[in-house]
Amino acid sequence: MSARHLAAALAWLLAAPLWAATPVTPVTGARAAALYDQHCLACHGTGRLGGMGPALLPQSLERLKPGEILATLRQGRAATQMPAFAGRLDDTELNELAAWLGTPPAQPPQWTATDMAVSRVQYVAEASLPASAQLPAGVDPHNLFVVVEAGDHHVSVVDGDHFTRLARFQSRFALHGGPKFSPDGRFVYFASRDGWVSQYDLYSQRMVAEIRVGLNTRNVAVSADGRWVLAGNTLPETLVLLDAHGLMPRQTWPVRDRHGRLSRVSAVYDAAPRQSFIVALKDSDELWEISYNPQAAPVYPGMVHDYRMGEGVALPGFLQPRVTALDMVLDDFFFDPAYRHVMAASREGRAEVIQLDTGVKVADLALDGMPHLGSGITFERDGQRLMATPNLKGGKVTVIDMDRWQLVSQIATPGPGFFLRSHENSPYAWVDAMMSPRKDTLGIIDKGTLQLVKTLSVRPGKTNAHVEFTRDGRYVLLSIMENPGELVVLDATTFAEVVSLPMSKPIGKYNVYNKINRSEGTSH
Ligand code: DHE
Repeated sequence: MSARHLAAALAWLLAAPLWAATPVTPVTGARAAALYDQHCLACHGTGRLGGMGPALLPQSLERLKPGEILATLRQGRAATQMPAFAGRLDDTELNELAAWLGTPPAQPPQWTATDMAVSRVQYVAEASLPASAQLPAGVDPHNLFVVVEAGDHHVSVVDGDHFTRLARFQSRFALHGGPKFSPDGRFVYFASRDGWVSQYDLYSQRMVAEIRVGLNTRNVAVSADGRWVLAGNTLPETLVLLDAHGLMPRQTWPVRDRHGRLSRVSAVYDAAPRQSFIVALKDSDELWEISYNPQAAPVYPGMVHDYRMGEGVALPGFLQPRVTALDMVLDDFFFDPAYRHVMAASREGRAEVIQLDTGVKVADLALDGMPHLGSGITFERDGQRLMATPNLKGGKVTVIDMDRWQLVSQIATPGPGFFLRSHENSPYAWVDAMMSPRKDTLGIIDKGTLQLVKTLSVRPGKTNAHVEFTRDGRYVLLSIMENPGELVVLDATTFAEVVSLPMSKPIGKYNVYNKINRSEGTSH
């Protein structure tokens, strides 16, 4: 072993978590693997890569609470095909299997171009789809809502004028990130944490195509010209470009940084005014930009744009990633409406503003705690363009002046929250407190006075989570994120309840019009 490898091994040992040294039930890999083959493989696939059931790799299970793997093995999962194994396996077997599932496989899992191609399913040819929306009379195809129900992995399509459910279909396991729409609002694209990308036709309420682009995926972005879908993966560490019509894979980029290290993707975004995708990375101090403008001048591959070296402007070439070196890992992004600047935050609570053309940092931002920039909104107040973001670790909404990049206000809210939403036609912004003991309380902020003017507990004791406005901003649709849960429609001015639909742990919901028109009160 070379000195470098020895030092690396020592560093790894020293960095190993304390629990690794404390006695736990020994994982007899061979026995657990045999139990897996006998009881789990048929649903969860060879190599734990997933099949009818989700992948069971440590990366797929990392969001479970301690003890949840064992509890699921024992009790099964309600409303799914996962049976209870208590009684079929004894305690030692269950413990060994649970511990083994939490350890990485001996051979790092692979997901090749062939795997991707084989996984692709075309359910219906786009050419055979109806030319216009097949919806009940009076339904506005641009005021539809797509609601993600995480409880039993389904999606509902809801009419935003009459608040009736028009369709409900099974989704892939654990959708994450906002579903993204084609520019005309006809197709909606979903990404599942399990690596699947789906194309669904809202006009005929049919799934068009699906493909598994990786083993662990963060989200997708759709190009403003409707031609491309970009998926960002954490396992393997890749970006996958798909044809938006049928999801044929066109290009895969391994995300290797300028030091040669692979990085997981944190999220991909469509920067419509720039005709490019922007990529946030989880493990590297880099930002990537990939132009989908066929007129973009080519750049030489692997070019790094390092503002600290005083380099000039170099725009990204057509389908060629341009790398901007950052001074730290920044993986949560928010863009100004023209996409000239990105506000970028680190997990440690540091944040800065970077000019996207030059790669130059133009400001440090006073954002403590853990701002959730991805859920930020903008609005105008007294001629000033403001940006507001919730905070996962602090009961506050932070308001920033986007012209001067200065802190305007910290508005105290009922507790740390995930989502903030508003609409051009509403004087209010709505924030949840779902990361706190007051998870049942929404805060309503007056965008004029920047004061919290009301708190609302629509279903006391239950998680009042994500909200989204209707196309005209008159109503708010709220997720009661429980199982069984509800989608509650509220009057956006009087806050009175209008109607409620039963749902299975609804999380996010997405209004076609607000998304394709890039409403300033929602994410894109
Ligand atoms: Fe999300 C969007 C990151 C955990 C529900 N989430 C996003 C986006 C990012 C992100 C970067 C914006 C991309 C987009 O919309 O396409 N989320 C993260 C995390 O890093 C974090 C904290 C931990 C993780 O392991 O992923 C995380 N997210 C969650 C959850 O636990 C939530 C509540 C439930 C879930 O799905 O697992 C959750 N995230 C959402 C939702 C959106 C989202 C509903 C889209 C919001 C919208 O209105 O557009």
